[in-house]
Amino acid sequence: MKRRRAIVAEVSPSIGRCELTHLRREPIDVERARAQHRAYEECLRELGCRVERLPAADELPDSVFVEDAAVVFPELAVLCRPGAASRRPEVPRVERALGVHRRLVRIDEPGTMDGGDVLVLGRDVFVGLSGRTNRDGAAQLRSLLAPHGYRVRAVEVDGCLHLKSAATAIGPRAVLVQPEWVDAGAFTGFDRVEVHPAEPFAANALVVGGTAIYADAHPRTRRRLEDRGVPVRGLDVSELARAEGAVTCCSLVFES
Ligand code: CIR
Repeated sequence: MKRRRAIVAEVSPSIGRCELTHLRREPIDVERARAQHRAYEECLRELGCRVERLPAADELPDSVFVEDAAVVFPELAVLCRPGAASRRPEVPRVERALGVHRRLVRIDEPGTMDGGDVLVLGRDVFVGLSGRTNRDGAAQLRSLLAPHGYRVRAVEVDGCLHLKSAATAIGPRAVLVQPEWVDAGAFTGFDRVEVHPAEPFAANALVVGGTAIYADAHPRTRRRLEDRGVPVRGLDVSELARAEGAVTCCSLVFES
């Protein structure tokens, strides 16, 4: 029988040395980050996931953000080649965890791609061209998915780290968008909810079984989601946000 699964990774004791692109470095309270991450994990369980947790890795500061190492489709999983060289050693352990569940393919040099740049809406796949994902990576993803009937479209991302900082799925044909960082016209034909202008970082929601796991930091956008009928489970993920991470980044959710 198929069941919903989530792969997560414990917060690294060295998360304070994480990659940062658009944020100023601030101290991260590792114990607090761990407590927030445990609450996130618990939320995944309550939404029906069997959670597999990879251990904390001192030498991999950003390894809690497992989303960037792979993208899981029903037919296969694509192992990423992260744009930041410091994050490439994160891939093998995610590869081991996923190998049990999926046939694995990979993005190769000179391609780069972070999972945070890949937004999947059914058979439509949007791949962000960002500081982390290049055109070659996007083209490789297109070739890997074409035999399975996916339409892969590359979209420019400007002003944020990843496509999923600017747009995430909130339903099978619906997206939450920050139009300052991605052209909302890319999602013509989909229902669109825009973030509240006072909450620039609010476009990242993780929908599991119809409920959105969502950061408490964005109450005004949360109201917009609820007004559209999306049930929301709020979480304090403030310490993970200091590492430039959000809710989608911390898990790989799939059926197996
Ligand atoms: C990085 O810069 O790679 C990490 N500090 C944050 C990654 C967040 N991941 C994501 O949005 N998918």
